[in-house]
Amino acid sequence: MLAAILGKSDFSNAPLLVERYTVDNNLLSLDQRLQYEENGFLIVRNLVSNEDIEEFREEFVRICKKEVLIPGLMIMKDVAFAKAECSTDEKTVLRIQDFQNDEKLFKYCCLPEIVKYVECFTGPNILAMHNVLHNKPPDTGLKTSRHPMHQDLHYSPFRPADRIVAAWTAMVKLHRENGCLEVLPGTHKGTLKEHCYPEWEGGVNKLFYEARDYDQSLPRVHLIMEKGDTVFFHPLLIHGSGLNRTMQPRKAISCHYASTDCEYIDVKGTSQEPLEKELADIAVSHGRSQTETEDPRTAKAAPPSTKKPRRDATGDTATTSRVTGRSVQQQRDKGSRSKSSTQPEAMAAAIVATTAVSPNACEISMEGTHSAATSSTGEAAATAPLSDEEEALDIVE
Ligand SMILES: O=C(O)CCC(=O)C(=O)O
Repeated sequence: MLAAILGKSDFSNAPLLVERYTVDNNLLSLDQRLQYEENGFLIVRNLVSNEDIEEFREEFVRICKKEVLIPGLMIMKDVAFAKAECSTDEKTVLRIQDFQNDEKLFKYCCLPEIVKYVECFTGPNILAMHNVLHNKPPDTGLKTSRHPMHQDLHYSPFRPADRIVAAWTAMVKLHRENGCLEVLPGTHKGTLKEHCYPEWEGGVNKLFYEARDYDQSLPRVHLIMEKGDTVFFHPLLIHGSGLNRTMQPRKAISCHYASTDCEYIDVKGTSQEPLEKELADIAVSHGRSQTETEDPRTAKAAPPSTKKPRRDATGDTATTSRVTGRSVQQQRDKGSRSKSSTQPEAMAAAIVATTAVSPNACEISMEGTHSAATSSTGEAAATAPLSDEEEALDIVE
């Protein structure tokens, strides 16, 4: 274990304790560790192959054309196109998430070249807990393609935060014109801020919360990335992205990982509680009751645990097999068990909490219908007209 106190003039004249945010496994250079420790993010250039990225892109297009239906997948359109006729044209889709049941896309989360870096932040036992293909469409002029500055931990019930990391890979060249990632270096050392929806005239995309009360004068770094470059970042790092002023969607693919030693927290009474409620409401308005998340079909929807481990360049198979072998489903069971043992009647609520704050995990496996909402007692609920933001969500069973 590396417990050395090191100094590095590039970052600080003060001594720096290296091992808070990174794990000593001999992959990262000292300089890379110091960058992550100090800034809360690390870019690894040219990490994912063109061939893999092309496969992800092709699968995304097939999904948009509805040529494939992936159970549990959530398709979000940019709010500017919520009522557009072309339901999920590639240029209207903002993101797809929860693709753990899509072998072609979930491959990203298991890529050995990604996972070996993830291990530097989470440690060796890894859970792939949230995945997104981001497709920032060309902005319509309403400025809805912006992603407000936020902390990803707002969306996660896992702790400790330091054993969580996002891998985020550019699928095209990213620059300021098409809305590259923007980060506030060093903000991972702070705490989770309150989040709320920004007051934007042209509308705000569903679930695009903004961090409140952060220091607006902090230097903002635009991450210019080539296709295949990957940034790993801490869940407390404040980040977002700007307008896409080009004519092409700006694509990236990401997965959030946590150590399997992370625990679920009860978000009741925390700044995350309103989000939990909002997500539970989405679940209901999209036609699946909260308790139905226990449906055996959900279990079937978990990433296959029998997948053969892949080898990375060093011939190490262990890390990847741990990612594919430890499904989100198992983690959900862990969370439910621990809560239900003390509060048996809260079993369903515990599962909803899991679903709600981590919209990503396998827990959501909902019908994409907007017309037949069902209450948790199984009765048909009144169907309220959907807002533009609700309209922009599509969840596939
Ligand atoms: O894709 C983007 O522009 C931003 C993505 C992001 O910030 C996130 O998913 O947390």
